[in-house]
Amino acid sequence: MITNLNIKNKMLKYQSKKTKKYSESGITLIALVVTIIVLLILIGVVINLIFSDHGIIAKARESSDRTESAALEEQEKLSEADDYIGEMISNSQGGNTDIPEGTDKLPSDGSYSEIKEVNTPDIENGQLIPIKWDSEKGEWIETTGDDEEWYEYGTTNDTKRWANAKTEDGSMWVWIPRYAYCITSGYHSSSAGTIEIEFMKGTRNESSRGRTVFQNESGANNWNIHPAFEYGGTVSGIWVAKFEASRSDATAQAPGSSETIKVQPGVQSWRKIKMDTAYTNCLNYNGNLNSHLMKNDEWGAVAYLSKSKYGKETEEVWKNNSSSFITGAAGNSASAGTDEGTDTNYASSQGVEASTTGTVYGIYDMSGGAWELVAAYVDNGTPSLKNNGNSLYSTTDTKTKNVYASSRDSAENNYNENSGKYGDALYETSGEFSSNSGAWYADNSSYPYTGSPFFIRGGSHSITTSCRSI
Ligand SMILES: [Ca+2]
Repeated sequence: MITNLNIKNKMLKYQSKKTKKYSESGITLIALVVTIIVLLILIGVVINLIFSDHGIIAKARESSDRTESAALEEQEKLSEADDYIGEMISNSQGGNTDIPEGTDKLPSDGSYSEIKEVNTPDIENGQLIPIKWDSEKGEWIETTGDDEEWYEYGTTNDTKRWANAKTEDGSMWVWIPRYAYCITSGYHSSSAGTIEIEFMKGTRNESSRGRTVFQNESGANNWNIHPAFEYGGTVSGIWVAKFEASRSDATAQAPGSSETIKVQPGVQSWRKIKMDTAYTNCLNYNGNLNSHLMKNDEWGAVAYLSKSKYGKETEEVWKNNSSSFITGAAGNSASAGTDEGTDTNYASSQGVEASTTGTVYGIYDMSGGAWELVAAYVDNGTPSLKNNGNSLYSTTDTKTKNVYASSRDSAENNYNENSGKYGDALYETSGEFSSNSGAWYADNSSYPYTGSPFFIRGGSHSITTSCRSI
């Protein structure tokens, strides 16, 4: 899970004004919400044998705290009214709890839903198209943001349905709603522990369970609002690439030559890319949606959610063991050797074992495949920072990267010096600084130092120890 290599990332943001109209049973409310949207892109890169590459793309949205919280309060009042009205109707109709027609529709703008108990996926005024899995057809079908069957963040195999969407280019994304977490066992040890999660209400510091006190510091049993939901401001969630990134013209037989990113299953992922290029390409993918190379804490946000009851939880995510680097592929066990029983159909019963949920709705390729570059490095002054990742290293846009202190550069010193970092699935979920099996699920815990200052995540197809990257 912890590895050192080169990574890049990018971000952009823009503001949009939205007008939303709610009407229900005599109540009409207009809320004007100003939001800042962030799209995160995560790309993995492989450089020679050590640096495999992959990409994961993520997007995130930001919302202005004040305006959104005002809107959320209004929405909450509406929800309460909804509950009240629903109850009255239910009573008068003998228990029918369906929401009457003409009442408030489920939003899809990052605001919190009392019904869904998560921040609703922000489809950015239609720039993201909601999709849901049709199990009879065995394919994704388009739906709408107010479709109550679009997603669910539940705890059973039937309800582990994280929201999926696609962008115009066909790339696929998965919504990670803002949450707080608590490592209740296994903190800073090599034994896989447990992580509890409570989803947050919008951009406010209150969880869906009413929790309002947070420690926000590394430590066992601390409740921390996950830091991945800060991107120049608080964001209500992030969209993460569903598969390792590939070139847009990639096929199963060849990686392609296009310089444009696409997130798609069943093709060779984008490898042999410098951190410098990965960071820049991710930023350029979609300026409107603030795309950027995934950061360490964003990787951690996906890993922790996967380890919670809303993800695969106690079952390790199976490894993508395809030596052809086919996106979405799965070996026949969590620790299958290279090409051992590989299934390249991500939707098959074997394939879904390699997603973060154990269902087709999760994120793939976070264990195995190619190593992922992330936008994070130890700031140790090595020439490699500029030579391999100058765009990342030199950017003054600090929200687009995670920088780790390195005043006495060695793997051990860097590890200990950054023991206060939390949410990035590094110090918290490992017991030692340099080991092939020092992290949870016997994952790699080597920390970056000297000439390899960049973090890389997720292991590769050939690593036999499991590599959950958590
Ligand atoms: Ca990978």
